[in-house]
Amino acid sequence: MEPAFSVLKSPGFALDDGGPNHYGRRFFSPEQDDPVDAPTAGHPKALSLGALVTEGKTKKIFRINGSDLVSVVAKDDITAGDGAKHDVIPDKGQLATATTCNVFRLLKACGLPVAFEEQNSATSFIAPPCTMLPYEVVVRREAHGSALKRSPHYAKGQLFPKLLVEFYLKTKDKDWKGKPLVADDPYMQYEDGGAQIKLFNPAKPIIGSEPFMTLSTADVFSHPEEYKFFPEMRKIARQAFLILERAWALEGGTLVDYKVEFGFDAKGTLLLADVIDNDSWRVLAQGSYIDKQVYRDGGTLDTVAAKYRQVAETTSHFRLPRQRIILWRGSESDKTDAFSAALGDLKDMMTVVTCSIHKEPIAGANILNKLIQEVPDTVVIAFIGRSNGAGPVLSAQSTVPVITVPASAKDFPEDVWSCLRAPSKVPVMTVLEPSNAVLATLQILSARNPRIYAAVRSEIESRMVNTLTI
Ligand code: OK8
Repeated sequence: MEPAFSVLKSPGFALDDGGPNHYGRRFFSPEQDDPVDAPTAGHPKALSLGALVTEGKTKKIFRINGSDLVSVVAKDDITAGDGAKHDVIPDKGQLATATTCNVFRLLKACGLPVAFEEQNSATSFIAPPCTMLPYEVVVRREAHGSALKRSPHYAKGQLFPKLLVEFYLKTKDKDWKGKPLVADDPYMQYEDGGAQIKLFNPAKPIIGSEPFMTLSTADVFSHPEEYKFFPEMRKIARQAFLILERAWALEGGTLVDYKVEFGFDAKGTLLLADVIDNDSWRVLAQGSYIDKQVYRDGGTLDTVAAKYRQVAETTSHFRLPRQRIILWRGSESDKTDAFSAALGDLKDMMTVVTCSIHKEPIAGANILNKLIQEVPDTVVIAFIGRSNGAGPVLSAQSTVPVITVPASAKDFPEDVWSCLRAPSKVPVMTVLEPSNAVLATLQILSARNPRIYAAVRSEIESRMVNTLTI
């Protein structure tokens, strides 16, 4: 039966001792190259900008003539405290655009719905036009900034093993549709499906305090079923945070919180929209902020510019690594379905090899060496029935981790011993359940892969509870 994952029918490479036809039937070699788009070198798209759609503190959005898309143009302005502090930093627009494009390319490569097409100039990128939702969605891994004001019992840097996701109502001039507010961007409490949105001063302790205003959802929602999108916004905001958390960690930084915004495209699809640049997050490097917090805290404009440059440069390294999971089976009777099911969306990473190491040890060694030469960052799962020589032999012959799953252990538990008590220099690992073998594989690969890290971590976080050290 045809496997469910993507396969290449013709052999991915020729082997020197049997020829492609002979080995071609034995394994499928899906092409899975680094899917992060290359930055648009030289930004060749000379576009004619049309009408100004909207202008904010740090960007302008223009229609693109002859197209359904818009151009998001970054300005050199930097603001804080809702405009109370304002400066202009030459090149800030360029650095902000570079950062947003680096971030959005990575998120898109990870399969997230992002309002981003491509960078079209040093200070702009092309995006689908979006009807924006009036929320700032903040995700926190640690307590910083306004979290410390609302929850003074948090120590600065308090770690949240389960990410906090918060909603703030986006407002201007302390006004919501004619209703005066005590502060802009109030903290929202909204129970999914409820009829009310409670607003709190974002800079005041929340425990024991009453909302300063309660709005009906009809006053806030512009989409008839807007409430249905809250779980989706939370999920996407968390997922994107996890991807960026790992991407930053691989570059030596710690993403501690960020703010994102959402919009609907012309078809009504919810997209992560606006920008994610160095104004959107707090990132620590060697214990110090390298983001807009430096500006909020009174850093000189030269220092702020240097941090923005550092962040634009660092985020240009954000990428997905080339990795592969080899599912090695001894016979076509060893069914791969449990493995592709456990991999879910990641099943395109799997290459299936069918080769009995007992019967064809030289051919097996050649296949293994060739595949690892192609993609060194590989984990092998050896799914072998009966006497399991393959797992230990593959493990002894390669530098990559090999996890063996004894295929027949249910009916013949004694088969387990053929891979469990391995000789010296045979570091094979044995896992009975295919789904756990897949998870162990993903854990290994997640260290270097933001997409896999996000997938593994988000499931763990659904079971996490935050406890506070007071
Ligand atoms: C925000 C996380 C941290 O205030 C301005 O002038 C800029 C304004 C804007 O127009 O985008 N920015 O309103 C903003 N609010 C929160 N955050 C923003 N960028 C980020 O969200 O990473 C902030 O950098 C939590 O922030 P906190 O702790 O202040 O609630």
